[in-house]
Amino acid sequence: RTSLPLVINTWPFKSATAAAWDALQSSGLVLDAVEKGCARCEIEQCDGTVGFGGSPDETGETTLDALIMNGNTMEVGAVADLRRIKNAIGVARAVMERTEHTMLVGESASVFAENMGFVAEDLTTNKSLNVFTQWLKGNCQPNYRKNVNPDPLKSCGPYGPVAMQTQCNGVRHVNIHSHDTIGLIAIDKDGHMAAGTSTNGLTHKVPGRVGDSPIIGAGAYADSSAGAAAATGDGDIMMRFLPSYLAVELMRNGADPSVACKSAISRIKRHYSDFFGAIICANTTGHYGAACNKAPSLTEFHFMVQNSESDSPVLKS
Ligand code: SD4
Repeated sequence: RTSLPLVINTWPFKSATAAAWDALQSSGLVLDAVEKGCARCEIEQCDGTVGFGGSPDETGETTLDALIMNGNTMEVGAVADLRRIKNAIGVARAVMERTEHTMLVGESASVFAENMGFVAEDLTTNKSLNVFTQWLKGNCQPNYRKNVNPDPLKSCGPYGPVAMQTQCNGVRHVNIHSHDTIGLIAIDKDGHMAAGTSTNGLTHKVPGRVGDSPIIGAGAYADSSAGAAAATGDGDIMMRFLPSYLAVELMRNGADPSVACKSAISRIKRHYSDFFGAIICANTTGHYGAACNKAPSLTEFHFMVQNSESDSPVLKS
């Protein structure tokens, strides 16, 4: 039994589900659904971890990562370390549709976006500035550098090599409060699939850091002949295992979506038993599944679903 069309997204970002569903109803295009759903979170700053004004890096700047993938044509557009442009998923789609490339990064991605008519503006807000200044006052703890020591007198950096690691350095502080991402899958009634992600990454990241979200097969993957998947969590760890690609390939080989999700998570757990992360996936008939790692900071993972059997987005866990 098929329950297509389907929209499914990470976390309880209900308005994103609704926006994607509405886009699917009006244009019938799964790419519109993914773009509009992710864009809704960019505008609403879902959880402070998507869009502007969240996750300031070590210099206080917010930078964005996004990805969109067409599961019919296997075209992809991605942006990473995007600066000063709020609509990262829109820029990702422009990379896909207005260039022969797959991914643009950093300052050059922003220049491309401006050329395409996206408005350049400061992504800093009072809130992100406050998070940043509190972090400085706390002498840069937590931070994501290893084998370095911030100079306590200078409060934050310059960082330099030290013989001994301080207790906190190198300890990962990723948790449900410090970051999450919208990952969204849309499938139309004919089984056409698209998937995408949008995030502002990780609070206090080293400038230039790119997470899993814009990496194809890590943050998301879609192949209309097999299935689609999207991931959220500790991107530095998760991207090493391409969990979205793995889940899709497992579904291609006949795995049920829930089993595919669990297997993708288990693969990561073999090496990082308490990593923080989750994945959603759906197959060609619109059956879906999700799995998370029961890390200390994530005991339950919530996601949203809307399909032909529901009048409005439904929260699942
Ligand atoms: C990242 N995966 O940049 C993103 C953030 C996230 O749940 O998904 N957090 O690592």
